[in-house]
Amino acid sequence: HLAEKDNIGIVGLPLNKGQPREGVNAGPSIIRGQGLINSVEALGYHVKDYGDMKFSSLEFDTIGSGVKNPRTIGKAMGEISTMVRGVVEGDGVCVALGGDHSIALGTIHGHMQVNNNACVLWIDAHADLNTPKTSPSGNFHGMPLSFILRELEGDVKQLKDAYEEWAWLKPCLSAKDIAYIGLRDVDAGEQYLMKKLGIKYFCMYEIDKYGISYCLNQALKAVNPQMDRPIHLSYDIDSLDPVYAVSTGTPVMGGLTFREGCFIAEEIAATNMLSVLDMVEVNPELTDIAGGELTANCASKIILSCLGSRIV
Ligand code: Z70
Ligand code: MN
Ligand code: MN
Ligand code: MN
Repeated sequence: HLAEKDNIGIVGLPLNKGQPREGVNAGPSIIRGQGLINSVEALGYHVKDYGDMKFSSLEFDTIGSGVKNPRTIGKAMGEISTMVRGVVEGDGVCVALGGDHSIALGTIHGHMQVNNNACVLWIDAHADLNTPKTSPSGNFHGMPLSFILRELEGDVKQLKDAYEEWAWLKPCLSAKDIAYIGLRDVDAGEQYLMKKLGIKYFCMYEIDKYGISYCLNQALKAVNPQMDRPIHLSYDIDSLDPVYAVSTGTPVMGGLTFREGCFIAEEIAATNMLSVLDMVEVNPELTDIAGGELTANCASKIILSCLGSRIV
């Protein structure tokens, strides 16, 4: 974890097959283009840059058990898991640049092979908890959590058993070890699962009512009461309001302000328990150049805040 202030591994995961839009695969390069590596080094870390992974698109991969590109995604997730496992083992802290939010299945899985008591904070407009059966879209970026949760193992079994590319997957996270912040677009099936599994959540309603500081504090208390567990922070840039994160695949109005987004990151840095950070869904090809740069700049500043960058 971050307390030692030594190594940080950074890896780009330019995956776009978990959703229908081109361009989210350019996320790593536009975030890097904000001067990310130099800025992380300026905070005093030794950065090991693993570059960007390359994912193959499998032939004849269309739709299986209601999931689009099931074999391509299964293979990529297995490769991401192995990569992130190695980075966490080698460097202690891993920053993963997406790509669409599918990648979090691979990063959480890989992370938990090293730190099996990690907890997850999911910052997002969406819950990304659909199973292949409840998904209204078939897009895997709306499903990664159902594949990592022990409680939903039976719900994803049909797809997992159908393709050898999924053989590596072992559900390794419990519902009590996740908390959501920023939700405002949750499908009916996800609402049902969140309540059935008792997942802690702070939607935009709760943030408006109680404030971001209280909500984040309660979320951390729920998943990490002794503050002795490594934190996996999975940060979807669409948690921010579209006035800031304008260039993302599914903007939803009524989101976090830029400062609320940074505040979450600053508080996580203060725990000294950040172990893996995902920054996902920056898609610079959906707006003009300025919109892409603004969105990537938000992502870069939030990453730096997670790593301890302070205003003063
Ligand atoms: C919807 C689905 C989603 C991100 C959209 C949307 C999911 N719940 N996630 N954008 N980042 O298709 O499952
Ligand atoms: Mn170390
Ligand atoms: Mn998401
Ligand atoms: Mn989202």
